[in-house]
Amino acid sequence: TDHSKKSTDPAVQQMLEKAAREGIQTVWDRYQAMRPLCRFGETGLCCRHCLQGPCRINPLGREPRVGICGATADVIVIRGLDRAIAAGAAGHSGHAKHLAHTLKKAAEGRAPDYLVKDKEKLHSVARRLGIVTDGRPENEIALDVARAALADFHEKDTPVTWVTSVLPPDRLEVFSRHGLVPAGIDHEIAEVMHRTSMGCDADASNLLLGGLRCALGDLAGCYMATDLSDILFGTPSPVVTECNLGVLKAGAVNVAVHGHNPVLSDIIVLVAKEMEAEARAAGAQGINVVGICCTGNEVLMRHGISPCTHSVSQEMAIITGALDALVVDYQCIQPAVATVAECLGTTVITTMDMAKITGTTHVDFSEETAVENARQILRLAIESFTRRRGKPVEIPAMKKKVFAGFSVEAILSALGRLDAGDPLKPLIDHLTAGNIRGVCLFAGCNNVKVPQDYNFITTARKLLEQDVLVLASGCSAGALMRHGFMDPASVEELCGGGLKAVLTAIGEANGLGGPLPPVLHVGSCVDNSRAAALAVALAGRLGVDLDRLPVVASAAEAMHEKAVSIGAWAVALGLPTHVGVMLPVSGGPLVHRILTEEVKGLTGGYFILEPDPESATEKLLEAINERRAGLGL
Ligand code: BF8
Ligand code: SF4
Repeated sequence: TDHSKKSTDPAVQQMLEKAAREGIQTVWDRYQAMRPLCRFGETGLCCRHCLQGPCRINPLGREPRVGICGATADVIVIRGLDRAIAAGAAGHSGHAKHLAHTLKKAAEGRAPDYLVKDKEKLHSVARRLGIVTDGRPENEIALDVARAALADFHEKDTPVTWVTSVLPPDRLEVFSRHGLVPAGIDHEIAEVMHRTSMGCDADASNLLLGGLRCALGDLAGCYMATDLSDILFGTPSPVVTECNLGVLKAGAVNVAVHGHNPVLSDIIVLVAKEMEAEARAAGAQGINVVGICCTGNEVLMRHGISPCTHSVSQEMAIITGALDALVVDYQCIQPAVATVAECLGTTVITTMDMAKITGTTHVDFSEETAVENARQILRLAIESFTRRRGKPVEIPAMKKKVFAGFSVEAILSALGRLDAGDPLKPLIDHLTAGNIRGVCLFAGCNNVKVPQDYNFITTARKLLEQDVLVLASGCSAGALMRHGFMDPASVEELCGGGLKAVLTAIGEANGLGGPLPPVLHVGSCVDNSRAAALAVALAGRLGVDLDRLPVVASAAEAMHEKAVSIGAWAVALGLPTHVGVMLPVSGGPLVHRILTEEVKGLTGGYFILEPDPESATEKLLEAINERRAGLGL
């Protein structure tokens, strides 16, 4: 069977063949069973915000044109979008809050398995927040940083510091003017729930402002998660490894960490090394920890752990028959993994109180007993291996080289080899000279509606050829790495002459004997904050606000509410932001116009809603060119 309409990744295609042979249902089968998708939901025209409904508006302009309460199509559509933004913000900031508690417990000596790994980052974050560092013990500083983080969740005398301390004054001025400065992260999420409930805000433009302010709460959550993870687990620097299903090893205890928070996965990686002997005693060739989705990105960036697959193809890791344990925390874990794992003998281990899956094993992971819990988890994996031993597995022999680890610190340090006194200067010079035409951040998920990775690779190919510097995070990074876009050897084939020269010059100045990879992996989805930080640095160096930079963002295969939230803050920061899967807003003509055009008058940014990757690329290039022209380039 031809599986190319489902995924462009040959490893996934091979597993789909196996699934078909063995009668295992996958996400693509469930998608077929769901079609045709509900038109009301697809266009954003249904509302269940009160018990008089559900209401749905006729998408063809016939009756009913308003909800029972009189809410118009536009109001229903934007209320739905705002709630998606709030849900996304809750996910990212919940993850950040978890890290803040971990840092606090570590500083108070209540979580002995965690410590401040990156003192320099601790100091730089503390200084940025206005916390005194001179002559103070590290624990006290860490405690203050953790307290400042937790304080950002509620309303207080000052607005969210993870927004006000990370963005330039010009941008904050724009936000103040339009009432977009978030007062507290949780506060903004709650306010969206309030204002979108029955009988509150019924003005589409005003609802958009509420959504954007909440999205800036999401930015704070992302940025905070990155900062605190770097402090606790180290700031990433370049690493080289391999990815895709071929990184699984038939003879080893294969453990996939899946989900998001390094609070769990970083400890699993460390403890796995310690338990090698135990695994060997059980007849295995050691423990092979691999990553899926964003927690995979976290441990790739910091430890060079191999990512085995991402997002929509997560079931494929299990279908190999070689995965002994799937260890999950929260977010983006398809509940279906429980069923698939049952067929294949994988032990699915949930670890978080707020994210259990019926039919799986739960280990109550807590920071106070992290290493002990990790041992428990890995013992379950070893047991699972002993049951699998000798049974046939099918691991696709497909791997690609990945060169990752591009934190802003790492990028600046690499650039520093060209100009130690002014590391951004080479980047600015190349932008000015046109060797780099602009920058595009690839972000977001795979989505079952798009042949997996197709939009990413189509867009990235064209942008690289046109000398656009490409950064990638989350599952978009996963997609691009599985297709070889993070292997320096593909610079020759993929990059235009200007970009190739720049990547080569930086690579050579750093002793690589060749170029950096075509696409720079900046990390997990919360690490989109790294791209924001880089844009802020560039804007500062150029002396302009963010909305004048030739910088764009693209979530070509977005799936999660978190991706909607990130897209919204990218627009708030002033970036032209492409989404390649229809947002459920087409049923609200005014909302559609606000998002794609009118918001430009507020923030300078706007959404490019374009499912066709070829036209999307054209529009992204146009946006870059327009901005270059605006800067006189
Ligand atoms: O936070 S890209 S599928 S794993 S939501 Fe999820 Fe989407 Fe992947 Fe990461 Ni981000
Ligand atoms: Fe219908 Fe209005 Fe209730 Fe929504 S809030 S379900 S549109 S009556």
